[in-house]
Amino acid sequence: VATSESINDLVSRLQRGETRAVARAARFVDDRRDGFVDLLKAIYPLSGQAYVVGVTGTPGAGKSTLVDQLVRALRARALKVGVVAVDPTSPYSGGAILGDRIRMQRHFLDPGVFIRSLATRGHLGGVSRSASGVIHILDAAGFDVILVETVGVGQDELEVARLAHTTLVIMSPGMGDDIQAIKAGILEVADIFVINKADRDGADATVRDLEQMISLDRDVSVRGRGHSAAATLARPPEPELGKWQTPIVRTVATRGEGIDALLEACDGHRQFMSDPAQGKRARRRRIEHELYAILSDTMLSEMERRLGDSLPKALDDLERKTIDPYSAAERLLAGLLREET
Ligand SMILES: Nc1nc2c(ncn2[C@@H]2O[C@H](COP(=O)(O)OP(=O)(O)OP(=O)(O)O)[C@@H](O)[C@H]2O)c(=O)[nH]1
Ligand SMILES: [Mg+2]
Repeated sequence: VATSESINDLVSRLQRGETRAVARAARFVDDRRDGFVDLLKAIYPLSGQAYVVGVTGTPGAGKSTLVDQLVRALRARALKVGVVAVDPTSPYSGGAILGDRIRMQRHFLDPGVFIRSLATRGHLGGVSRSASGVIHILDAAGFDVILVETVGVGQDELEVARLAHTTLVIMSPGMGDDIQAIKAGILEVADIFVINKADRDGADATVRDLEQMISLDRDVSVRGRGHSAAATLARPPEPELGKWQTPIVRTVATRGEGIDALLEACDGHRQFMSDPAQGKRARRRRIEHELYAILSDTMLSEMERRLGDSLPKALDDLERKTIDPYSAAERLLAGLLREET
């Protein structure tokens, strides 16, 4: 349990960039120990300087290898780098984490690098909340760049991607069908596409598929504009802002090829977002997503706590078919609201 004194102590050690304080705070937040919200409240005002890069994409595309290379290149620029890896809940995660550990080992003795894996346990929104907490911790501790690796393109991963200033979507050749399958959320979150394993056959075809997808998306959004009277009436028109042209960068992470070009693309995106209007809109979106994640996470855990026994009881009733799930949900909610007043 954290007292306000111990929190203050931890925060000042954190501000001095003490690695052990960073590790302690990150563990505190990921484990959700008593008082972790107070810790995050104290840290939040100290954050806001770091450049956060989300790294997501299909399993096995080479994200961790690429992150390792990015760490190396950023260290060569004398930047402090934090890495937050969101582990998959899949049964294979044990192996994946072990692989990441071995790969990252060469950075372990470097005080300018901090690596932390988070577990994707808990309910919806929980991942984003842990990730955003650890991002703020690293930010407050003076890390210049924070790389956040998530596996896959599910809802949780997209939520985490939305916390980043720049999001890289990593794919490898020969995943044409995957591109179709994942495209739903991906165009929206991708600021830069990376075709890794460019040493393999099929890289050109994957780049072509992607280019086509990007241009189709652009056509749709251009045509869509101004045609919907309802949308125009419903909300004040957003100022016409230039649209970022999502670049496609080829890399061979295992050989460190294309890393400089990738960092250049990141710089380009950062530059683009430094326009005051762009920056303001992006910031608004980020804080909106963060608030939603924290709010839904807080509400769910509060709801579970307060429902207590009535939840299993409702399940019993449902099993006996003495009630339907809609009425059960209404009744549970009504119970919570009554308790409130
Ligand atoms: N040929 C080739 N193999 C690569 C390249 N980059 C990574 N790999 C290999 O691809 C495999 C997966 O790499 P990871 O970096 O673990 O991929 P990941 O996307 O982090 O994987 P998950 O986190 O499990 O989704 C490893 O065996 C890497 O050595 C590349 O550019 N070319
Ligand atoms: Mg990985």
